[in-house]
Amino acid sequence: MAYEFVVSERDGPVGIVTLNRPKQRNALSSGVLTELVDALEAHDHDADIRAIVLTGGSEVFAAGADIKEFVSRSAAEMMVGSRVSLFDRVRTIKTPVIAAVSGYALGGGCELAMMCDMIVASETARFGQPEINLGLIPGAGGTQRLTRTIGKYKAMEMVLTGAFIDAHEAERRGLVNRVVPADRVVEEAKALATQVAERSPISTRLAKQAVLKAFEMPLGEAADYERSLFYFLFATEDANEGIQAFIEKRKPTFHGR
Ligand code: CO8
Repeated sequence: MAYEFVVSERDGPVGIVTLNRPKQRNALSSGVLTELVDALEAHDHDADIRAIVLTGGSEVFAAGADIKEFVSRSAAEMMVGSRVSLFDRVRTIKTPVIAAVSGYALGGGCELAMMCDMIVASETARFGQPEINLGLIPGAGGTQRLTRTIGKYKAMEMVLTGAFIDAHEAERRGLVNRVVPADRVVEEAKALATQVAERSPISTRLAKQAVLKAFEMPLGEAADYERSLFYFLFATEDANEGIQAFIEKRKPTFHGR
């Protein structure tokens, strides 16, 4: 599929999706979201893609939902519109996704970054949930993922006042994995993605699923869930190969079986 608002590429086992609406600060219009989800799902369904990098390029990650599309929308129109389900589809991607964030990641843009599994930030990154300035609140999980990541008090300040935090504060508060120079952000995210891609794709997908359960289930149930995935992996050729390679002091070759 040819895209208007995103660029979708691959570099070996790494899929790279770049938001490409710079003049509107990569605002997530319905068109952008539709193409973004299509590109992510295409990589997710490709057995040769083992990790995905999602970026907005070097200037801006995404300035949030397209505010111009909100004009005169009724609550009912918002509820039945496709936006919610498009955001929901991002979080059902099974392949590990690494966000490379430069510049603003605001509102739905911050929420999109937080739906990814890891975040590499450039020194220019700014994170914020400014919906309060529009008389709104976050609607794609921001109040939940931000609070569970940086804690109640700072999340409350950001959500109630719309204040931004910079890359270094985001790193101190555990919102990003690392901060890198602006011109390195996509490369560093690709390097991290390549490390993931070298592992068994069955175990990286299940590891992702298991970690995400920490947000959704009580501890005991989540630990039981993890245990059942752990047992399941003993039925795979990749686990056999990984264990055998350790014994034989060689590098494993995983085939995703
Ligand atoms: N929506 C639409 N257009 C935008 C947006 C946006 N979020 N952000 C920027 N633009 C447009 C501007 O209108 C402008 O367009 P034009 O050139 O046609 O006038 C162009 O991008 C450039 O913008 P600026 O001149 O403002 O650029 P600056 O570099 O000076 O500022 C900012 C960049 C700081 C990003 C500023 O544009 C800004 O504050 N943008 C709005 C940020 C915001 O409030 N985001 C939250 C939006 S609401 C949201 O995300 C809710 C998510 C809910 C998801 C769940 C749905 C079900």
